[in-house]
Amino acid sequence: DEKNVAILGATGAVGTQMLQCLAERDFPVGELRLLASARSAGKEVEWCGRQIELVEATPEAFEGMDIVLGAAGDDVAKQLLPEAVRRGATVVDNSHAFRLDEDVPLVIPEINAEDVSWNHGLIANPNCATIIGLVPTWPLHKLGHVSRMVVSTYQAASGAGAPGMAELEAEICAMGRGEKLPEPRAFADQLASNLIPQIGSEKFEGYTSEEMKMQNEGRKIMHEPGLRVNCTCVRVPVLRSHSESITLEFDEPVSLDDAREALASAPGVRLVDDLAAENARDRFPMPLYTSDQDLVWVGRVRRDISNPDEARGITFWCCGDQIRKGAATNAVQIAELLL
Ligand code: 11C
Repeated sequence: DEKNVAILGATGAVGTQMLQCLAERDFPVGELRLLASARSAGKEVEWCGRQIELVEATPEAFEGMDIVLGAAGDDVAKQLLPEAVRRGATVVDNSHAFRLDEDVPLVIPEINAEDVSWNHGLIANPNCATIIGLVPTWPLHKLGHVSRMVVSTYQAASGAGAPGMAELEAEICAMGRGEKLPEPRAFADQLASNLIPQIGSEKFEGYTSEEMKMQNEGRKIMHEPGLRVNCTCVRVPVLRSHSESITLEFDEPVSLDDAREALASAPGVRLVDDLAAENARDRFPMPLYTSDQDLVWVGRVRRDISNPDEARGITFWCCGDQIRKGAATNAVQIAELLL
């Protein structure tokens, strides 16, 4: 049963990846409509042997669509996606605009696929750092019930879209040639050879909007309104996989063996955890190797030796492709639940 599918923001990093995911996962696409800014309208894109002309994103452009994948920014999403719902489409939106709305499910299919069933035409895709952190947290939560998380993120340039990646590449090239670096535009400062400990704007008591997403989105996805999260988000000079260091505090004791077993068998997770392995890439996940695939890789699983009750604390490291599982793949997985 084929569905007419539209992508809002089809030319960006996430929109382009959505197109690839639809093809790779053999999504039953009837008509495919690619919506972009007036500037891009009229250009052609090839998809699975079809030549598709980009159409300007207007309310009327959603006419006749069954599923709309949103890959635009908050403002465009707020303005246009309710128009798609009004015209009968079910929307899966990757922006931040609707995530915390009470009548909008916020879904990571490995965790709360069942929430799709109560949608009112719009389902939200969580923030990339939230998805990559929660996919491996969930199987451990089921073992011992997580009450508190301490997270540090190492977020790739791709989180700022194609312009973010282009900026980092240009900086690295200029450095290699000994040339003057271009003025930063996508980021607050030079990213190459640097770390920027602010993603988003200040939101709550010195924490940024990106940092608060981990707690606020996490509470909704895991159905745990009392979950407490202390998160520090840092932009790092990596192209497209986000990495995270996560410490979990449990209500119930969790053994390391059980934690490793749960991670090894969890959907969407690959365990790479062997400090004795000969090659570094077999010892732990690294963003270089987790890009352009859909699993969240987990390693460095160990006790939290700072927790007075060591049986209740586990620390691990994880990496996942921000554009794929952190955005496009998760959205297409949600669309699959609608079929
Ligand atoms: C980043 N996570 O890495 C951000 C980008 O809420 O969807 C996505 C922001 C969001 O910069």
